[in-house]
Parts: sequence; structure tokens; C-alpha cells
Amino acid sequence: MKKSLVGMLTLSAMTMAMGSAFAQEAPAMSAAEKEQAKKIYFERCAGCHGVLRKGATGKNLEPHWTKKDKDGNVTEGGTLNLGQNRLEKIIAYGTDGGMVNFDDILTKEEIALMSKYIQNTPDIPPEYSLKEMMDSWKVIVPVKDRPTKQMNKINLKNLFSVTLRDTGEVALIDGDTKEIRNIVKTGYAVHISRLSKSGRYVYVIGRDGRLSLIDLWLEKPAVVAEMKMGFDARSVDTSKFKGFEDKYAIAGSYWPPQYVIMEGDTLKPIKVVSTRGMTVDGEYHPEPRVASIVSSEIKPEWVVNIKETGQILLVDYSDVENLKTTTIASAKFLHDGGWDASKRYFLVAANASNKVAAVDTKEGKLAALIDTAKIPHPGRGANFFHPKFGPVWATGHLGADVVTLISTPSADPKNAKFKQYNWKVVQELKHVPGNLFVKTHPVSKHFWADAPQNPDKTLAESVAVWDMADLSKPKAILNVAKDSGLPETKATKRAVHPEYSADGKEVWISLWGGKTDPSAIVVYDDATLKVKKVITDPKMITPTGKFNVYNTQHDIY
Ligand code: DHE
Repeated sequence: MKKSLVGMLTLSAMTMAMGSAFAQEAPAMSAAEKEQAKKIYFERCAGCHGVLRKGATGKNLEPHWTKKDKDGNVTEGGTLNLGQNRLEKIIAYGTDGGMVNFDDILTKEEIALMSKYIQNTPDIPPEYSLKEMMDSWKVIVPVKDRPTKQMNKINLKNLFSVTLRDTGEVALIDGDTKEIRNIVKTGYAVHISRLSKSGRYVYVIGRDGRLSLIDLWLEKPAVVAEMKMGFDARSVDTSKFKGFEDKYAIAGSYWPPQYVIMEGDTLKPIKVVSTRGMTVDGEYHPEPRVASIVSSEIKPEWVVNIKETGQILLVDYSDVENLKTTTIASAKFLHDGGWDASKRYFLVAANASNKVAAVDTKEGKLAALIDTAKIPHPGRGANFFHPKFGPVWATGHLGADVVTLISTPSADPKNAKFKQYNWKVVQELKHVPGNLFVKTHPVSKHFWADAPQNPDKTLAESVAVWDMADLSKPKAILNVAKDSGLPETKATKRAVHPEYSADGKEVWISLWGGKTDPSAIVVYDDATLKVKKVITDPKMITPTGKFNVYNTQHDIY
């Protein structure tokens, strides 16, 4: 199909210099065109390629790669440069290297515009200080005016915080009745929701860095505080160690590359820490973005994963004034991850290195760096007891047609016989590429995996389910789009992010369609794999991530 760009990354600095010396002028753009392109770049491209376009999950998009050589496609260094036509094709149709197609999201004119834009030198966005965070900080309901007990009758354990991606909102859906209890305004294209240790507060981070704090104890759960912590962000968590419950929150940004520690119940910013520095290869990086963050329950620490440097930070919040950080070198480019069953080890995907790093948070050191198939993407991963290999943690892959099972240590003497397998890939289950999330639950016998990034419409609209007691049995394929009963649409309704109910008996899957297409959440009975309920509502636009309060609060996956 399309040509891989991987070879481009092997260029030496000298060749780069030669390439640019012989390159054509970048295409001219008006100020209005630049503004429009900048917005599209932020919304659609920066996540994978970086604001400075140095590349991470996506390729480097600096002009020395994107501008065409003056004589054609091949530079004196023998390496492909791209130019307008080739860039337009790549953006429209994607690549084998994992770039998705944008021909169903952007118009032809927008694709041409973006191709021009990325041949121009990237603008460096402004920094963002503690003072600016303070200026943006709003307490909508002060702590003293908040209730001292739950004022509604909702079974909060089974409430779901659902991202409505394209409307900048979160829907709070009652897991028992399946009714929408409230839709709250949040930042742009919210990425994740996380729960405070007590389960009272939901922290919601928008891609635009707007952080919202939702109080579930209000009669109608609503936003009680807000703060803009950066320009581009993906992660947030809260302090969960005994004695620090609900005390602090932490949020990480992509731009500027830094994290901020806040008061847990007001979001008042306390301390900002830059993540700029050296990669695991010893090179300075100007844009090391904060990827996943998770809160330990065995120490007053957050695990903060820095994408571009491949450094994993254990940030000790017991004394925020005198912050102590352990820096653990792993591999580039860190992305998402989750706990093993014991919650001592955190496993994080170094996705562009095709590795998973396991951190021992008790000892404060790297436990293992495990080679996997291409582009691991676990979400939080999934833990279960494998009939032959004992406790395993699973990750799916964006770039390979397997789900990888990695053996994890167990302190239970009954599991001593499995020690020989620890940190080894013990099995690969056949799936399809384009998988983003896997999930199971301690009371379930099933293991679920989606494939929303698969280019095939039917596969992207379906999920696969394995019987964990006998993984050799053929997996069940559920066509979620068909099961929803929604009308056929040209745009793919991506079946994304399986999430369990608090009792582990239902699995909720989002159908993520176009902004003007009807969307739904399809609820399956986990035992029978039959549809129990299709949740639709005209206000439920582009649902993606769903976060069950109890499961998120206790890291159950
Ligand atoms: Fe995510 C988790 C980054 C695109 C849905 N995503 C994460 C995390 C990171 C991340 C760093 C881990 C947060 C944590 O645990 O603290 N995601 C990125 C990107 O950089 C990327 C590739 C491109 C972008 O521009 O954002 C990206 N992500 C997406 C989507 O397009 C998804 C499918 C739909 C959406 O809503 O945007 C999406 N990401 C999610 C979800 C999680 C997530 C649902 C949390 C999984 C969980 O179960 O905890």
C-alpha cells in the first residue's frame, strides 16, 4: 500500500543539513491560512507528532523531511523528502507505518493546507507559568458551601463519566438506570476522567489543558472548580496513599512539557515542574511530554511517564515543598499503561520502541523492559489468571494483529511455579491491528479487545471476546454497530473502549461516529454476550472513553 516513512528516521545530522541546503522554499501561506492550519494541527496532529513536530508515535514532520528536494524526491543523502503531492496522499490515505487516513475527517482543501503548513518551520508556542494557572483558576462552589454527605440518590459506585469528544463535555450516566444524570461543560475533547481516592470527585482533563473538578455529592453532580493548566494535555490523577486521600491532584501537559501539583478539592495550583531534559539516549529534548500518570497506593507517589525522554518519574508528594523524584530510564516513547494485579508494578507502553516497561514501585526501579509486537497500546491493560502461565497482564497493539500476554510476579506461594515466566511474553492471541483498549474484570470469564483504528469498517465497528478459561476456543466477534440498531452511515462508527460496570456483569462499548451521526453506548451482558441496552440521546455526541467510578477509583482492570 503506502510507503513507510521509517527509513527517514535513520538520516544523519549531516544528511539533514544537506537536505535542507538543497530543499525548495516552503510554500507561502497567508496569515489566515496559517491560523486555520495551526488549529487543525493542534486538534488532529500534535498528539502524535508533537508541537515542535520532532515526532513520537508519529514521524518527525520538520521541514527537512517534509519539503521536497529541488530536483525531485531524492536528496543528495539518498533519503526521501516529501513535497506537496506526497504529503497530501499520506494525510488523505494514511500509511502502513500507523498514520491513519484523514480523508473522512478533513476536506481536500484542508488536506492541501496542512501539507503546505508542515513544510513551513513550526511556530514555538508560548510557555505557561504558575501565575497564569492561578489567573485561570476558578472555584465555582467553595469547599465550605459543598455538602458534607451525598445529596443525591444515585448509586455513585456505578456511575459512568463518559467523554463526549467533539462537544467538549462529559456525560454522567447512571449505570443502574442507564439515564444521563447530567452533561457538564469541560475542556476541548476531554481525554480521561479519574477519581479521587474517596470516590467523591471526578477530575476531567481536556486536550486544551482545561481541568474540571466534578463533585458527585451535589444534588445534581456538577463542576465545582476549574483551572487551565497548559495548552495541550492528556493526563490527571490524584493522591491515593493513606493520609493523603483527596489531598492533591496532579496533571501533566504535552505543551508546555511540565506537570502541575494542585490542591485536590479546589485545583489551586501549588507547584509546576518542567520535564525538559535528556532522553534515555543522552540527548537533550525540548518537548518531553507528560503521558500517563498513575497514583500509587503503597507509597505517597505518582508514576509520571515522560514520552519523548523515556524517563519514568516517581514523584514523592509527601513533602511538596521539597519534592523528591526518582528518575528511572526505560525506553522512548512512553504512552499509556496500568497496574499489574498486585498493584506493585506499573506497566507502560514505550510504543514507538515496541516495548513495555515494568516499574517496581516498591523498590523504585525498573523491573523489566519487555519486547513486544509493534506499537503496544494497552489503555490500562487487563489482568487475569492464565490457565497455564498464572497471573498475566495484557496489552493490545495498534500496529500488530495480536494481543500480548506478559507474566507478572505474584507474592502468593501458590503461584511460585509461575515465577519462571515472569516478565516474559507468554502468549500472543490472534487479533487484528488497530486495537486501542483491552479489558476484563476480576469476576468475569471474558476478555475484550476493540479495533477502532483498523482501516476496515466492519472490523473497526466490532469487538472481539475471548473465554479466558480456554483461550484456544475461537473468539466471539460482536459487530457493535449492527447490534446498536443505529442506521448505517458512511462514516465508520468506531467501537471503542470496553468498560465494565461496578459489579463486573456488564460491558459498555462506545460507538464513536461522526459529529452529526447518531452515536450510542451499547451495553452487553458479559455472561451471555447479548445486548442489554443501547443508550442513545441526541445530546450524546461522539462518546469515546467511559470511566466507571468504582473501577477507576480502585484501578480495576
Ligand atoms: Fe488517548 C489514555 C494520549 C488519542 C482515548 N491517551 C491516554 C493516555 C495518554 C493518551 C497519554 C494515558 C493517560 C493516563 O492514563 O494518565 N491519546 C493520546 C494521544 O497522544 C493520542 C494518540 C493523540 C491525540 O491527539 O490525543 C490519543 N485517545 C486518543 C483518541 O483518539 C481516543 C481513542 C478517543 C478520544 O476520546 O480522544 C483516545 N486515551 C483515550 C482513552 C484513554 C486514553 C479512553 C483512557 C483509557 C483508560 O481506560 O484509562
